[in-house]
Amino acid sequence: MAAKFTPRVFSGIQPSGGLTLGNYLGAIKRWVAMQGPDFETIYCVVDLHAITVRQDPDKLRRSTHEVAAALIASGIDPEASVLFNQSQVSAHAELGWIFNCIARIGWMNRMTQFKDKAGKNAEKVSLGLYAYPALMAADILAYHATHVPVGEDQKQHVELTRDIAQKFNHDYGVDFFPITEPVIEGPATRVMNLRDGTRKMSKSGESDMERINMLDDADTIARKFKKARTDPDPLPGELEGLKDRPEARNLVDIYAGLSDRSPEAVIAEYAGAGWGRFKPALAELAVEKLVPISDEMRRMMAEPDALDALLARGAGKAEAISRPILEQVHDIVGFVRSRG
Ligand code: AQP
Repeated sequence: MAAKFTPRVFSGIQPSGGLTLGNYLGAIKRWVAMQGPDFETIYCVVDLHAITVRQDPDKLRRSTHEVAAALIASGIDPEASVLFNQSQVSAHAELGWIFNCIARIGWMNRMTQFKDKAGKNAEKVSLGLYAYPALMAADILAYHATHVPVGEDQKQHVELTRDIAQKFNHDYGVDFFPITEPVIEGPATRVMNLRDGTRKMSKSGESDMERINMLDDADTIARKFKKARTDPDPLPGELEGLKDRPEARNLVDIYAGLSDRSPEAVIAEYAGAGWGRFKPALAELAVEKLVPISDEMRRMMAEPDALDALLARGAGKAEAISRPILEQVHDIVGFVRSRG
């Protein structure tokens, strides 16, 4: 990475439904860990992304507050980090359009998340869903972000961001955008569905039993882990023994993510244990970690005006960083800045 770029983290979460344990372990926990002296940290509730599929306006507002509350309750400090919602900073949409004109159709056609989300209905989904990764590139590059902490499912989109930055720099003969690094770390970079260990845990999955929501209460968390699909075998002595047991591996990874330990350490502790012992231990750990966060989330969500004030301050800070970058893009591209 060229030294001219300030070490800066950007990442976002869609307010497209209730947050899950996947969002928490794959993203939020990592975001909290990256706060500190090494990076400027910018975190965004990406509401423009959420409307790539139909959203009820009231639910969208509630989910936006839920995500903001979850981030703060999990340890994002709105004074130390920039925290805001995407629609309030117009640089995202403006740069997104410019990147629509840089990204190639062939690149977009390779995006597996679009294929997964569109399914057999590709003709009927929105143009926005198709263009989503170019907007994500704009989210990141409008801040010259050098690092993007994400779950495994977003890796391809960060790679596309790098391609867009490279093509822009090359086409215009500049060294303007950084080539951003994805940061995919921790034992739970891809938390799987509790009913099918080959599918990702997702906010918008069909059944509530397949995910742990950050707002689930203690009884619900315990019930969902109890009913989580597993196989009849006990836990093996080594991780290698979970190679063809995706559901079992997922629960071990979740335990590791929640307890800040490696999956190897978890297996070593529970070698030979049956599900009757492991599942209640996992549920207890999840309740211990999540319930204090959800209590705080509920308290904050009951005061949406206070959340809005925090988000507004964050949007002001985000605007101050992204506006000058966008103005330079206008100059590079050849837009006449008739208003200065
Ligand atoms: N299951 C997961 N395991 C690990 N990380 C995950 N993330 C999402 N699901 C998992 C990470 O959370 C961040 C925010 O994701 P998002 O909400 O913007 O979009 P998504 O990846 O499409 O998440 P969902 O839950 O699947 O949302 P819907 O159902 O609305 O599409 C990202 O860093 C993502 O990697």
